[in-house]
Amino acid sequence: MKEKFYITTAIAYTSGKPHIGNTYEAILADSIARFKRFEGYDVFMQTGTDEHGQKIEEKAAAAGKTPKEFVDGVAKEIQSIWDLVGVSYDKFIRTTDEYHEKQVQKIFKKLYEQGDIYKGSYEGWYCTPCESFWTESQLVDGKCPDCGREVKKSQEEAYFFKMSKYADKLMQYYNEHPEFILPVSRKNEMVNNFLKPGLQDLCVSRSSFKWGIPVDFDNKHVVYVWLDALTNYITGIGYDVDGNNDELYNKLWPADVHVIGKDIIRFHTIYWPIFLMALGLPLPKKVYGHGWLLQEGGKMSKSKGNVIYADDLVGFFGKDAVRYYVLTAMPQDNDGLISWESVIETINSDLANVYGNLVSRTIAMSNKYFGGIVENTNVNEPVDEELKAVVTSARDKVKAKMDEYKIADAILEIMNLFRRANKYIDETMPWALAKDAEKQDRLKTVLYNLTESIIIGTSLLKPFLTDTADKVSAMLNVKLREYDQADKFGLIDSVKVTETPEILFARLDSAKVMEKVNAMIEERKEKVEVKKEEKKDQPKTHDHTAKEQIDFEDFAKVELRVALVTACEKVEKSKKLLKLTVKLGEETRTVVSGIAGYYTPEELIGKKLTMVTNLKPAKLCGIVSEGMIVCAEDDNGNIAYLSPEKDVPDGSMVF
Ligand code: ME8
Repeated sequence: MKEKFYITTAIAYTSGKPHIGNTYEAILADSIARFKRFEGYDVFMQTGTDEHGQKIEEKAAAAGKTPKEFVDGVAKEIQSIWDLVGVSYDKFIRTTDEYHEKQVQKIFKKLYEQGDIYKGSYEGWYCTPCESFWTESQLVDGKCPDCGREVKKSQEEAYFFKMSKYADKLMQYYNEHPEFILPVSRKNEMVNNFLKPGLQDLCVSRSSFKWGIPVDFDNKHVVYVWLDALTNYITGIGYDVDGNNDELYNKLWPADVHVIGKDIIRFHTIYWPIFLMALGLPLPKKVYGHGWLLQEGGKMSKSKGNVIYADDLVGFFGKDAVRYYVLTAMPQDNDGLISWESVIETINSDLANVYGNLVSRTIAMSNKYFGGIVENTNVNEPVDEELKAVVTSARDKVKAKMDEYKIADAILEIMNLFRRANKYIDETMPWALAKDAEKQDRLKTVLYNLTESIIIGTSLLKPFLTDTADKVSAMLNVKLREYDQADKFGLIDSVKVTETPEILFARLDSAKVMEKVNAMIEERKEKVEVKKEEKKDQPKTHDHTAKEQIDFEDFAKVELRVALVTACEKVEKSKKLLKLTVKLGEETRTVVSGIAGYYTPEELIGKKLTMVTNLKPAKLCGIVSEGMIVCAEDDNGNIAYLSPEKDVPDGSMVF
């Protein structure tokens, strides 16, 4: 029977579209899962979304949606991005899944009933983005010690988990399982910064917001989002608090590895093991806290329009190139960098020049010299042995790196195989052999050796570059090797390769690609600006509250006049704004007005409207607006402009 391997990713917050950093983690875990499948394990991969909490509640409100509508949208988007980059998950769990919610409630109750959770009161500082309480002494310069952002003073009646009760047991587990935390440096950090100073009891409920799983026996409270989220690893595979576990859970738990980012190692190596101990369950075998993929040249920011998203990268370069870049850009225990330029460079240097070139040259030569037929004529020379040694030792080298979760190094071993094969072409000089009638069999052997090398390297590469590997296999008309044959040279029988090889990775002209990328970034930036300006514009026209009384002098300060619309057009890239040209007697002015949702330009041209003419000019979407059209607005936000009842000359004063 195959040995099981249960691998999970962190579940992503549904607070917005994930950037390439979050997506990297899914690709990383996927490539580990795929390699394990290749090795013959019975792999189960779980990923999903973390959908509760105050931050999400606030984001949903800002988007004018209910939290559930909001998270439904984002969860769908996350899943489609994971699909786009080829994440081969077996289960996508959402923390709003009914089964999960029920189990979390039961877990909370069990822990309460057995005395691990108790009710108390908390006074401290709350960091909304991290959803964490801090004591005064834990703050760093008055800010959240985790993320450095502002904290709010708050007091709550809350439930607490007795963390300290399990601290010694956890330390013992660390000592007995030195492989538990990867990289090892993180273990020391957990011990020295958290366990040694003494674990504080953890606040595991919230009552200041609603969007969470209610504590079923005290529904003023919702379960702390981390207690909710962490349990996904067991509820997703059918854990049941009452003991009616699904077969899948019995087979899979404990997890073989939780793949997570470095920022959430504490939650996974302190809180999570302690929750599991309290539930009497075995602990995961390993927690791998990878580094972060960071943007070269500064932080990704939505307002700068420079956030790098996986779907954009895939749109420009294709799925496998993106997978290759992120996997090779990340050292195991450090951060990695990404920029559009470096992605292009890597595609050109590794994928086009080394791999693509090797495949296309080999196929082209087989076609040119032997009508596409590849066969072994066994005319060997010493240089062949050097090639074969590199090729046949690659599988075990790759496996060794994968066992250590050194993915970039594993891929480097495969690239070394391809580099060696390219060198073999230079050494054997097939074009020279082709000219010599007596060297035809030697030439056949050379091309056979190259084809074998490509197929073995490609078989090893398949967990990382999934589609490319299949393409190469189809072009060579050779099946990819199974794991136990991926270290054996010379298994191909005579084959006929394709006459029309596809270019796997075209060389990219960096300047040309960057022109397109920059245009996309500019467009994004403008969109963000337009949105901001539309927002800025809104309160002025949509304040329906009753105003306090004013003197006539105050009213007289406002200059209102009749304006004739002589021209009108939509403001490009804005859904709400119209640009009007109006005549006020002798004077002509430009006005930008947020009424595009109610009037077409044609409906306004030739109309006389009322306008505030002494407002200070304001820039909207890059256009200076020299006044404001006066409108009536009902409670549903429907808008009507105000026109004089009889015809009066434009420019007439309104009192
Ligand atoms: O932390 N590079 O969700 P999340 C690499 N919901 N990895 C990154 C990254 C970057 N630039 N930015 C974030 C959460 N990540 C919780 C997890 S698990 C029970 C709950 C990683 O959407 C981050 O470290 O903020 C985390 O592992 C994952 O992306 C999801 O982050």
